[in-house]
Amino acid sequence: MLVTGLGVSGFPIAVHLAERGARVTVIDGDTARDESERIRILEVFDADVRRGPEHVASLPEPADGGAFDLVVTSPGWRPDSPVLREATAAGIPVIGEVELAWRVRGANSAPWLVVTGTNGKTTTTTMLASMLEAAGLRTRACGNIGDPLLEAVLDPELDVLAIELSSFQLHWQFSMGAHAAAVLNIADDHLDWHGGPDAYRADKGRAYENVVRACVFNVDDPVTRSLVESADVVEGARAIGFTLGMPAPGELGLVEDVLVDRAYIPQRQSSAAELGSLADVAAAVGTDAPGPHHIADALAAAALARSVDVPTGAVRDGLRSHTPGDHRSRLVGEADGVRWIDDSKATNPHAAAAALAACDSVVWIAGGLLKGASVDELVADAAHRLRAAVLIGEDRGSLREALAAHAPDVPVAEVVVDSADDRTDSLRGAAVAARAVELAGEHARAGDAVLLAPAAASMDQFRDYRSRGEAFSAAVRARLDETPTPVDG
Ligand code: UMA
Repeated sequence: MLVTGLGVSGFPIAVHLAERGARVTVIDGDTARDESERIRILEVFDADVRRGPEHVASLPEPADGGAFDLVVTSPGWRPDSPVLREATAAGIPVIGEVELAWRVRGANSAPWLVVTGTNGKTTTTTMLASMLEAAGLRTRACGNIGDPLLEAVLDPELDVLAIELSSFQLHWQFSMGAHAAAVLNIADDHLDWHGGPDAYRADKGRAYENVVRACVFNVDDPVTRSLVESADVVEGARAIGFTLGMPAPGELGLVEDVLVDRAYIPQRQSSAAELGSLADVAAAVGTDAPGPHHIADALAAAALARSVDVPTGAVRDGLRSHTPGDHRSRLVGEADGVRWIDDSKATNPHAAAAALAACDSVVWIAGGLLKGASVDELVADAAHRLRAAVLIGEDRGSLREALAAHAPDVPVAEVVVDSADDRTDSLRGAAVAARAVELAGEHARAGDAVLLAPAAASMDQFRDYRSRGEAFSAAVRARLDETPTPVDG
């Protein structure tokens, strides 16, 4: 069997297959990262690990000749990469970690509660796990979140799984039947990987296939409803909506500042059950005033939790005990009336729009890899909030053009990195962040927010969005530590 990728996903896949007695070959195009520990473990299982660009330029052969009978791929590998294209053409089945996990899970394995969508996946998944825990269920937040799904499905101690899935992961799964699944929202993202918006949406919609109890959709995002309508589900599965407005029967929603359930209660035609308040959502995300996207995430999490009969009180308790994740609208520091905010998790225009909407006047740090997405609408909608923009990364030209077209009066500064810069990722990233913070500081005035909400992926200049957020936060803290505090008198 061939495993493509020796990262967070590929390593446990390779170990699992080897433990089950398969002859495993692992390939990875990267040689820069120190993977000696993973390689040492795989060699114990006689796995054949091949690293370097020459091993991913075409479909390899097993060391003992013949052909591979299965390819299990990591999510970052595009379907049109040479290895996967050639494997498909040769009739070799290609699956991903989700399909493998579904096939190897035990007969009594825990039900799957699946969260996907363009934005809010991680917050919704961790809120869901928190609600399940508050109900006394043993659970784990896993999948795209970084905790491998394969390990979670084989853990006999768990009652239910809270699974975040990306469109990449859904693309390579074919037989999953979740207990309940939610598609939170759909905006263009990862178009380069999928080849276009329709293919991206279709892969998101696969979360609903074979669902047993509840397909949770966003009433305020018609695309998610249409994905439910075109899915083949198990007889008796229900479509359950969530909305920021007053909910109809069959939906969860808001009545003034109260989150309510009109879907899972028997008297839903005439009444609603209280799930919590906006203050509970605020506590869950660590802000004073939760944004609309936070409320939607909480309602979607509640809709999934209620599908496994979590009581209403546990929804509220789960929100109150939820810890917000790093790099999502996190205040790094404040000085001279300027708030410095890290939303490195805003890896696409839709997420950046939500982050910008929470600030009245903002120096915006943006850019990286846009993955084929357009930024025109984002810039046009945010133009009136912008004090200045600081652009980083490979695709900053698209942002520059959008700013010139839709916000011509907004000053734009750019962080230019010499293409011959061969420093390690972390040193180069630190330099980019330090320069961006310096340029942003030149424009910020009291009352402004300096917001890192890149609208783009990070991998051109940083290892991942976490490293980008950490580099930004470190640069901000260094700046604030150096800023002399005025002394009275
Ligand atoms: N590689 C190649 N050639 C390629 C692509 C990758 O050789 O064409 C190699 C890389 O060098 C790497 C390995 O393959 O060593 C695996 O790469 P990967 O990109 O699949 O990353 P993993 O470390 O396996 O992490 C993946 C997810 N990464 C992506 O989807 C890009 C992680 O999501 C996820 O947490 C992890 O599996 C566990 O499920 C990250 C992500 O950015 C957080 N996800 C995207 C998002 O949320 O928007 C979808």
